[in-house]
Amino acid sequence: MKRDLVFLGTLISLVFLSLLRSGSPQHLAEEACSVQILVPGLKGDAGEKGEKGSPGRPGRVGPSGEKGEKGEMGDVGPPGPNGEPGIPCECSQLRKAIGEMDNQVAQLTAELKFIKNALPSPAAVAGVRETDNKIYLLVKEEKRYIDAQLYCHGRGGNLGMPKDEAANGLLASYINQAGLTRVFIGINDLEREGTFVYSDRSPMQTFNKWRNGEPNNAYDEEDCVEMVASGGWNDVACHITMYFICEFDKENV
Ligand code: GN1
Ligand code: CA
Ligand code: CA
Repeated sequence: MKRDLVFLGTLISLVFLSLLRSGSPQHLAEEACSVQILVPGLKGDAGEKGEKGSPGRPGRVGPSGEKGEKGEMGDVGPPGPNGEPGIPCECSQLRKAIGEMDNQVAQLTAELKFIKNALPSPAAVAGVRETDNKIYLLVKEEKRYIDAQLYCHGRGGNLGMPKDEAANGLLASYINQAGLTRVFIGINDLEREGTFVYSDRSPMQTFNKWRNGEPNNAYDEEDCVEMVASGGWNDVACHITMYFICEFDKENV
């Protein structure tokens, strides 16, 4: 609107100016003095350059960039501080346990040496037989009853003492498999004639395997007992010599 008015004003000025120029200079001066018309002047010169404006507001945050490549491994860091003191080591207990094991090994070595060397000779041993709690050893060395018993005692055992059918059957088969006919077993009536006891001094129970007619104390001198191949028992003189069977409790071996 303002711009239209300025334009209109300019147009009117030009009409007047053209009218004035077409007349004489005298007329121009007279009329200029008598007619006072205000019109806008010519456009001025450009002003001086303004001062630099204040910085604009920060732009919006841009989209996140692409993931960078993995960097190279860094240098080794400095050592960390010392840790808290630990629980005292139980080395002394371990040493004690190792010492005990050493003792056990020494003991086992000694027992193995006994098994290998203390027995008369491999030929004198017809293997062993065992049950859950006993080991039986047939010794093929002819000895009197008392010496046979000493032999077994010396090794922590006794002459074989069959106290039930199973044990008696085991000893009988042991004798047969060794091809023998008789062996001393651990029964005698040395202390009291006619009263038979096992060689560990335990009394005879109801179980027995006397052969028919035995014990007969033949020649009034039979106080020791043999087992024959059938498994039957017979009282015989203690001074005769024969092979024998030892028995060992497993818990004592
Ligand atoms: C044997 O030696 P003889 O046969 O009389 C045995 C006895 C038996 C008997 C049974 C050393 O005596 O113990 O009771 O047979 N004596 C010997 O007939 O074996
Ligand atoms: Ca007798
Ligand atoms: Ca007899």
